[in-house]
Amino acid sequence: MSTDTNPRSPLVVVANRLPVRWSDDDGGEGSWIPSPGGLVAAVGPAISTFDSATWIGWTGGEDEVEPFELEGLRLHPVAIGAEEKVLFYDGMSNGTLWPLYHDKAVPAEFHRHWFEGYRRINRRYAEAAAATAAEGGTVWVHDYQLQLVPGMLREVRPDLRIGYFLHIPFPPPELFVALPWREQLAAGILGADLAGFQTPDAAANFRRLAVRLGLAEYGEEGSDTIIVGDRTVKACAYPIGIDVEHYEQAAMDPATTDRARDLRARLGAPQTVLLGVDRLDYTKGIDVRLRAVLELLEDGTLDPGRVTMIQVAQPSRDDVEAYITLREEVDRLIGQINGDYARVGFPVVHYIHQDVEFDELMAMYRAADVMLVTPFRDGMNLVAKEYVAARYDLTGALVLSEFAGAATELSDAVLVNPYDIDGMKAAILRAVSMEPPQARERMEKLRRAVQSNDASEWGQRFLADLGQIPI
Ligand code: ADQ
Repeated sequence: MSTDTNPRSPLVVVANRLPVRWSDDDGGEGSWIPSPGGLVAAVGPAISTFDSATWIGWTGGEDEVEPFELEGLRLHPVAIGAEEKVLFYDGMSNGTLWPLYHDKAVPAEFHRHWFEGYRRINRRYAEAAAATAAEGGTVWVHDYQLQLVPGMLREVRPDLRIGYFLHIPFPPPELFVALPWREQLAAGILGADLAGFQTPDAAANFRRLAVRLGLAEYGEEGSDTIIVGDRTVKACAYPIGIDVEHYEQAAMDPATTDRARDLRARLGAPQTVLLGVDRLDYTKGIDVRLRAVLELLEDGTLDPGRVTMIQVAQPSRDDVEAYITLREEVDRLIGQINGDYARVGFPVVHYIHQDVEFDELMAMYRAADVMLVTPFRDGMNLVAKEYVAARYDLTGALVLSEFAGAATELSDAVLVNPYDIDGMKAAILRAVSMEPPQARERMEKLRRAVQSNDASEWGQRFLADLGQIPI
């Protein structure tokens, strides 16, 4: 590929997916359109401080696509074949690393051919980054699918400043060391100059692991740096935020107020609306939350004539076995709740197993009195922050798992241990019956926490800190 069609950029972002999707909604030939999401919101404003930037990622399809430009951003697609996807994405990324890092009852599987596929695809991303980054440039690699990339990139481009950010939890070394490829996976991240994690605990786990594996030594006491040969690697927390203004303004839009009012009316004007919004993922604790609601109905503590729940579950990884099983369990629980407690025309749980439009999501956040965020383990959880941003009138209550990264900042939520079903029931009741002054006081504190960590500042802070590191 000539450098004319592939100019080098001072900033290269490497993520599993490109921030675009193919659309033929216009009935024409089709085109790439931006697909908004948390990562674009967080990285976008930081990108604009560089002369130019390239984003390397997978399109989601099998076809080779030439690099192209969209809204000033250079996009460099990585092609992944169907069989390669099974090894790299379904296998090693989502069958090994995802369950292991989330410390969840779905056992992580270890397969040599998955790891080989993972390594091959990581190499492909690293080569793309090596070919597109300008001399002395900055490369920012994202997430667990691309853990080997920083190390691979450093081998061929020691001139680069390399950052890595892990969006999901990083497990305690005691769990991580079960991985047959533990040295390689840890050394991959150590190829970065700055390794960012969602929480201080995750960063500490990583530093401890690197030392335990003999790949690094602790730096100065009390510092978050570790020494790797003649290099220093900083490993610390950068809790990700949301685009607060975007959510607040959408929430305050009179059209959202109308939609929320209409939504409550369509639900039969219940006294209390409970809401869950998640990817349909076994780490999110959707099943345990439904079980708690079912038991509260059985106990008679929740009145199905007064309480209604909306559960939105975005389809996700639906060709992976554990996700199919979860879907069946969620279907079954909702069927049981509605079978036992609904009246004709008034289901107790309204279940949406679909993507929902942003406007609709905002109306739900505005309509919900209680937001249930109960993951067994979550890197951060943006839904919790989005709900808080939407509650500009200081109403509403957030029930939040203490094992979500968000709990570090949002300690004024009603915190729950998702493994403790009685505790979860008590937390839901507490949130449902919270007096307005108390709800107000908590929401005020929650909002301050969300507002003080905006997505754009997050990206800028990470890149500014990376820029400060002497290389
Ligand atoms: P996720 O596991 O995807 O992210 P989360 O942080 O909650 O989890 O983000 C989900 C996003 O998808 C939210 O912005 C939410 O509004 C949106 N969403 C959910 N359901 C939807 C639906 N049905 N339709 C449309 N949009 C929907 C990973 C990590 C998290 C970490 C983020 C960011 O697992 O822990 O917070 O990355 O780093």
